[in-house]
Amino acid sequence: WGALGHQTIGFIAQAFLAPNALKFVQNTLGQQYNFSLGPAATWADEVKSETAFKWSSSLHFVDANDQAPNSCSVDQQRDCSSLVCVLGAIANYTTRVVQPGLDSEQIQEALKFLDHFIGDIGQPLHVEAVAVGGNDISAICGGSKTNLHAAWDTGMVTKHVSQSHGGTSASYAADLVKEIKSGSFKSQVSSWLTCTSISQPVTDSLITKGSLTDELNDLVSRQVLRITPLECPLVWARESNAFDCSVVFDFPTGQDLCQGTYFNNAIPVIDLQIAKQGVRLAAWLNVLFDGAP
Ligand code: DCM
Ligand code: DCM
Ligand code: DCM
Ligand code: ZN
Ligand code: ZN
Repeated sequence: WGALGHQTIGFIAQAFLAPNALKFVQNTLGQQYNFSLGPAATWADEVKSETAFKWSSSLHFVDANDQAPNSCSVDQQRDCSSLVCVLGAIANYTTRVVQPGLDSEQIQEALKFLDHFIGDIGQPLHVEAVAVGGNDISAICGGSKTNLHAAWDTGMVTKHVSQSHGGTSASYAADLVKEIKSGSFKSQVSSWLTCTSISQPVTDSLITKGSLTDELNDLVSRQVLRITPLECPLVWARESNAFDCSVVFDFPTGQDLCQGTYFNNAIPVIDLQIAKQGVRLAAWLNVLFDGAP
């Protein structure tokens, strides 16, 4: 997602934090981020091009080597054996956000990464290898040339939010929070929270340590990088990836994706994935800090 999507997910999560998680978030983020997961959600994208944070750029996605749009799947072993992907990143920062002995900057970074990656894993094209997650497929949005990935990250979201949700992440989040609490999403929320274990490992995975970069191998051998992938991020990734076999690639070359049938089919998916990952981010922090979602 772009900034609008990420901030919206953060603002939604902020609205569902339990007392201890809320205190932790406010203390950790501070005034710089207005004490909120909304403004803090874009930090990971802002730093990923900086030399000091280059290593984090591959943590924003998992290249699921499936046959989308004909066959969709995510496999921990096949797609992220090194753990250098969004699946491993969520496991790592889940451990790290509560790890004793880290300084306040390291804890804040861990929270900002979780805030961001639990959002990214809900974007169907962040869980897809085909055409580099859609980056290599030309597309049109509102008459302008773009690519399929960018249309999902920003093009369609921006048009939808300005057209139907007040134009800002705060107003979009407020609308989705209402749908979650009392509207069309209310009956689905319990099904979004069937996976909330912060420690259940993926059962069938074997980690190939040799495929890590030297830098990451060093972090692993110093036992600072969590190496056990978790079940819930894989469950979430499979849900997102399934849309790569329905709406995502279903358009003829040259069609404008930001209007008409494609847009009308994509918008419910975007609303759903953003609302869902916001609720899941809150539940994840609530389990970590309050012991229950
Ligand atoms: N699944 C997947 N990749 C795998 C295994 C399963 O995407 N390697 C999907 C297929 C099902 C769902 O996850 O929709 C449940 O799979 P399972 O029956 O393995 O729990
Ligand atoms: N991306 C992705 N899968 C990839 C490569 C990139 O989901 N295999 C995402 C990360 C960014 C966007 O695509 O959101 C553009 O990537 P970049 O800035 O690396 O070109
Ligand atoms: N780092 C991380 N996750 C870990 C360990 C380290 O994101 N499990 C980050 C924190 C620093 C960088 O890697 O930005 C280097 O870490 P260190 O200072 O521990 O060598
Ligand atoms: Zn993206
Ligand atoms: Zn990202």
